[in-house]
Amino acid sequence: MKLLQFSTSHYCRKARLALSYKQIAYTVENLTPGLHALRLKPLTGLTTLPVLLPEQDGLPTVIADSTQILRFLQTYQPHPSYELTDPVLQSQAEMLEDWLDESIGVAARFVYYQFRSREGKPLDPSLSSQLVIQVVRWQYGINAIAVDLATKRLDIAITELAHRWKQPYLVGNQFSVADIAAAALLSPLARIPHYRQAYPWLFERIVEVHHCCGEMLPPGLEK
Ligand SMILES: N[C@@H](CCC(=O)N[C@@H](CS)C(=O)NCC(=O)O)C(=O)O
Repeated sequence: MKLLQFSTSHYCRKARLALSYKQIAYTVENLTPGLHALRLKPLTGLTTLPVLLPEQDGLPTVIADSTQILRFLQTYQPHPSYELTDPVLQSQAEMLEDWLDESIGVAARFVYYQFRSREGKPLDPSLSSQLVIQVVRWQYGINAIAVDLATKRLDIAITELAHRWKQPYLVGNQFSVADIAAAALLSPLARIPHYRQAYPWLFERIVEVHHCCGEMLPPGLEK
């Protein structure tokens, strides 16, 4: 299998966590932001990563979107499973995954790129890095008002997760797509001191999920 990705994307991290959890061998192709659309449009009709190419007879040739990739991997290799045995709980896990994908992953991107262009500039002040950050800010319309709204959305999300992640897993007593999505999509916050100081438990959980999957820790959490 081949994963088309941006190496720094938190949505691509979600796909890598699932591949590692299922111990599926895969290669990666890192695409260049800006040029990625030329490769992706003819393949998927979309411009977003991750995209999985199963590269095996009898399987779909291309799977776009992290959620679809996780669904595919669960049917391709059911064990170890991240599907809850209780269908009601599985549906809750899928709803949480969708909320994390559509709302919280986007909010984390806004807050992260705002940080990297301001207080977090010293993390990589190089012209090339700052240029990429400015292009991303322009591409997604990241401005002070949008960042303020994203910050509020993240506060609500973290409060909700605080209740659920008191137990080892976000839903029920099994590892699920919700744990994978939360660990990946909130991982950019690990670079931001305010979140590290305010929510140490969140980063402990993110590290645990990475250990559980056997995936390398995100920047800011490496030992
Ligand atoms: N819902 C999608 C979101 C993926 C996404 O937003 N990917 C970003 C990278 S973090 C991307 O590819 N952006 C490039 C673009 O929109 O052209 C998923 O879960 O796969």
